[in-house]
Amino acid sequence: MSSAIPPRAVDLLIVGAGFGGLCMLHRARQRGLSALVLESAASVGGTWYHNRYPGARVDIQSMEYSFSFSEELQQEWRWTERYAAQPELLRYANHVADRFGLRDGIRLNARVTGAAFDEAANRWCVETESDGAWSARFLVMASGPLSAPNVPAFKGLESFAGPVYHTAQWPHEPVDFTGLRVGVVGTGSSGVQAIPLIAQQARELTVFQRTAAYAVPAHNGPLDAAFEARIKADYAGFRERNRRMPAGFGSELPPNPMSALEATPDEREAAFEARWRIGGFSFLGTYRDIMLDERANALAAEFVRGKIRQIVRDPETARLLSPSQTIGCKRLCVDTGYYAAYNRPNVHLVDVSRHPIDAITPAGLTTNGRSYEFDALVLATGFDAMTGTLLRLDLRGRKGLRIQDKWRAGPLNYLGLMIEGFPNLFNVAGPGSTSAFTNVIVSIEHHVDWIADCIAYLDTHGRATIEATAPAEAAWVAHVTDVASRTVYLTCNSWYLGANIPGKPRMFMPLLGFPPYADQCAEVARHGYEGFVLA
Ligand code: N01
Repeated sequence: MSSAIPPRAVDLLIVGAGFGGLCMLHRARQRGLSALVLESAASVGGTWYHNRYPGARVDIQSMEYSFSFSEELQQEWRWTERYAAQPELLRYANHVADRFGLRDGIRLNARVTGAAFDEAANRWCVETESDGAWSARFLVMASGPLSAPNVPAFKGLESFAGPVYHTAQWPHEPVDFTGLRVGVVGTGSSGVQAIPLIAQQARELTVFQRTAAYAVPAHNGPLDAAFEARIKADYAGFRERNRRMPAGFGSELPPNPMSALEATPDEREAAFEARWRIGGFSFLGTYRDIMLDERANALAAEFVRGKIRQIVRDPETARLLSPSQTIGCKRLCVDTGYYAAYNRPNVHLVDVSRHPIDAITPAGLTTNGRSYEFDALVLATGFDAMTGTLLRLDLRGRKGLRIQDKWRAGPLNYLGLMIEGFPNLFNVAGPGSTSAFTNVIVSIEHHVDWIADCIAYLDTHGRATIEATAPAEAAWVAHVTDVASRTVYLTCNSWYLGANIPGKPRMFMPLLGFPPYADQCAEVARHGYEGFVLA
């Protein structure tokens, strides 16, 4: 790599100023390290900076989806809604940056294009698009598991006459669909949130659905003041109880320890109904085996299909909206008025499951021999999840090893934190970790602490580098798949498996179960970083 500007040096370079990068910068400074964040965007916030589509909001409750590292922060911040919307989450990220004086450690508009490990100096040399080069002992990739947008290679996409919006690259100025015909491709979490709101504005909305989505109601509303006061009276205890939950959240309503198969049909109906009324992810905890046993899963799935038939008046539309895959296998959607939106006379559903979209045309698109016309196109087509951000970089480890070659068969890693051949490079919330299966902020804080402790260990033991070993990596990847194989998660084509991106190697990437994962990471550290080479 070459650069006109000589590299500027710090202890720790962090890529990304989302929640992961902000947290890492704060922790690094507390530990006395010189650290710098390189952020491609014009401000902080990561996911919540970019995903500004109508209806964007978190689907973990606000009181949980926030940092726990500062008692003052968690006491003083007031959420307005049960599930915070994107503008409020972005305000929170900005508040954190200001409150902890982080802004002078963040270079904005500094897109990282690549990084190379200099074996002679044991340092990473990081290149940016327009901010020169930087050098650091440690490189922390906090670039997010869901931040490389997936734009399908539709034939003719560039020929479309109107605007094309991707939900993850939404414009900063308001987009007004009033009076327009709009086409939406994609019915995952982003599409499910955006469709009801676009439907209220657009003259006509046509949704192109490849896989029907299971969505449970959010029942969002103003944050209950009594609930807030109760949590704040012992916020630390609440955080601790959540950290002991499999997904790092939901301790207020833990999974029912009963099997769905042991309940009578009436008991099941009542139990599903009760959780449906509460809303959110807790629905999958109606019984302990919904995500473990396909028969139990089928009962929960049929309950949701029954709801779809009740909500959607046109039976054919209800049939098309009814998913057939295991529920929760693709990430469950949490909605506000999604299915009901299809009762509006201006909303139309087109099934593209058997006949894919052939081409985008100047006036719309064609599929199955028919043309559909619209003035604006929304791509709610998701992300090249977990690996996309790293694979889009020119990232080179020892002996010039390219990440694209290292990960040719899938994202090899150890503990979801490090990669053999890439010493001193840490991945926050990446493949092989619990990130996508948890309240990601719990996973981020865990990773940030582990990384900070690891660096302190190297320094006190006079070691310059830490690197995962190949056998540890192979065993870890097998472990992640083994854990998933004891569940229903391998029964569908999800982004967890890389199956949403044509040609992407199939490897189950996220790890289930936060508490055992946190224990394993701690155990490895306690034993002098077993499975790593320290030099
Ligand atoms: O992306 P997705 P997303 N032709 O991949 C379809 C998080 N998130 O942005 O299922 C036609 O889920 C694709 O079809 P299929 C959350 O973790 C959280 O919605 O592949 N259709 C699917 O319907 C979530 O899981 C929140 O058959 C095509 C859709 O596009 C993750 O981000 C909100 C297609 C993509 O769905 C991703 O969600 C939003 C093609 N060629 C996101 N290619 C909250 O916290 C893709 N599709 C609430």
